[in-house]
Amino acid sequence: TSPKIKVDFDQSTGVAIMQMQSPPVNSLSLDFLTELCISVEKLEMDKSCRGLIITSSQPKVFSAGLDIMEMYGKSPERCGEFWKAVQEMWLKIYGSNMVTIAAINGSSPAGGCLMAMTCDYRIMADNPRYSIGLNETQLGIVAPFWFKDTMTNTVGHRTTEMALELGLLYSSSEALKIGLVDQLVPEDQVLTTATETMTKWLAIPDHARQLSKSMMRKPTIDKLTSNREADIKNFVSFITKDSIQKSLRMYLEMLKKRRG
Ligand code: CO8
Repeated sequence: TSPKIKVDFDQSTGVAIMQMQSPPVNSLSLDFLTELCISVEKLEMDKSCRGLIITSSQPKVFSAGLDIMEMYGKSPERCGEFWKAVQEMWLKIYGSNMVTIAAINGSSPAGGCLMAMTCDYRIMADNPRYSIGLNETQLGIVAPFWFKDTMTNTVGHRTTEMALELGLLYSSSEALKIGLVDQLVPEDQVLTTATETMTKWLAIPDHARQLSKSMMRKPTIDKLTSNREADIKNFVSFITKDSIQKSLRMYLEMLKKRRG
């Protein structure tokens, strides 16, 4: 199988560009997440790599979020393995010592939004067709506490409360207004702007920036690291319920229908 993640590391700038290239929509499958985590870990361990830009090579989509097929009709063991990989992805990026910038060049629902929020800075293509948000409730499922915490840390309590209850997907301009993304630029400038922004972030001494990042994020990270097993159990027992499986099936059918 072809790689789902492409990494270009520029030794001279210390910046890696990671392209998600899993057609059609970069959905986060177990294979995808495993590959992504290995790539991030390699860069993390390379002391010459100081910055990471995450973007998509797929047109119109940054990431469609968790692969719904990984949560539908799968055994509890497999669901548990999958969820562990989702946790791992979040822990690796949210806690990264690198400067991380999401270059959001398309729609980014649910797990895609989580991945973007996990970065230090978000630049999105200025296109009203692209949406971003934690839309879990629209699927009849519930974003776990650490998705909620990440969003609260990004846009505040009240906005998160409403966003989660309604499963809101925001257009790019709405996302900018609530601070879910930091900047909008024309689509063809997303990556160049990310690169320019990275230069500014890298001008700050690493140790001071890293300690500041850790000071802001550590309590949120610790909450999951000390509860990983319980969180997996919780996910597995929730997702394997008949009623939840039924909701997922209906959502999948809606996705297919909408297409025709
Ligand atoms: N997983 C699996 N397959 C997907 C997904 C997905 N997340 N998203 C899209 N697909 C499939 C579609 O079904 C379609 O398949 P097919 O070609 O067989 O019909 C194909 O990908 C292409 O999709 P579209 O035709 O819809 O492509 P568009 O370019 O028109 O739209 C979008 C792209 C905007 C990404 C659109 O596909 C979309 O909205 N997808 C759904 C996204 C979504 O709702 N994701 C939520 C996943 S749940 C999650 O991430 C967090 C869960 C937290 C767990 C909590 C439980 C306790």
